[in-house]
Amino acid sequence: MAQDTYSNIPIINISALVSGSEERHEVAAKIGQACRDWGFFYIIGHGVDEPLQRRMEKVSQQFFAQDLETKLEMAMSRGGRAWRGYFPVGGELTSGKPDLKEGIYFGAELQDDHPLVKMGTPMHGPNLFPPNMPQFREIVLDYMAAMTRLGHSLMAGIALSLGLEESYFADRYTSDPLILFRIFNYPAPSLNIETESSLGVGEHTDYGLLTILKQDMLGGLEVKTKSDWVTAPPIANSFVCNIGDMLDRMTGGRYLSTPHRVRNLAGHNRLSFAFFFDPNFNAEVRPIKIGAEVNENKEQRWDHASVHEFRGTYCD
Ligand SMILES: O=C(O)CCC(=O)C(=O)O
Repeated sequence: MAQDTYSNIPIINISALVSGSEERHEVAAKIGQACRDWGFFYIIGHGVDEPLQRRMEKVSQQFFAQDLETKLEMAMSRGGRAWRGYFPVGGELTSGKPDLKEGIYFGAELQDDHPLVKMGTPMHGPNLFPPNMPQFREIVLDYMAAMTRLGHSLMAGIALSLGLEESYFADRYTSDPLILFRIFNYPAPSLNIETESSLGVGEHTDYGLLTILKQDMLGGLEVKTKSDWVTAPPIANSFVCNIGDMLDRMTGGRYLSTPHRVRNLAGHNRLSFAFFFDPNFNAEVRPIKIGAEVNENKEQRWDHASVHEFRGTYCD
């Protein structure tokens, strides 16, 4: 069982970072400490519009409450190479096992005449929106715009925390970030909750730079520490941020891409909103020159892969 020691996951008020005031350097130092110790932290004082968040939750509940046939009208098979649309419960695997969740994938809204879409670039294209819910499109696009701004602010803070100039990532990697936004609905498991099939998402790390997660008030997110799994329960109007493999690689393992998973034990469906802020699709991901040796952790990783041996662009 996961321990309820969430209060140890740092909670950081980032308002100075968002406003750009002098105190942002203190915020950056706290972010750096959290990235080294946990790879996870909560943010408050982020300035993301609360009514927008509530609208996002409401339309998502309405969408998932529909029958399967209606939801499948925007199935991922219709999203083509853009990798967008709806997948049903069991339709996504983590480490080869089906997750107990359904969801919708979104990304930057690019029309068919965009050069990258014309070239058939994977993960680029128009989104699929529920045809019977006209308000969905605007809410999702506004939410992704707010998250993208927040992602830029957080990456500026992460740059400062590494002793780099504030625009380090923006100048090299995130002028045109690859953004992925996923809305997940985790049904309450009807099976024995201790079986593996009850996992909403199995143990994994995230690929990219930074994940910004909004979860509802039911809980279920668990984070793997060196000694145990701990819960990361909801804190009102916060987001949970975590470092992905690319930033772990760039920092030589100083900033941790920490394994996590989801178990919905609430007896009710759980919603979460995962926003992935990743490097420009064709950016070559290089280690940052910050002196110390690489902190290799592949023996402890869920997939025993070394993020540090990877060479190439983010899209690779
Ligand atoms: O739904 C959550 O709380 C976490 C989702 C997650 O871990 C992921 O999408 O990588």
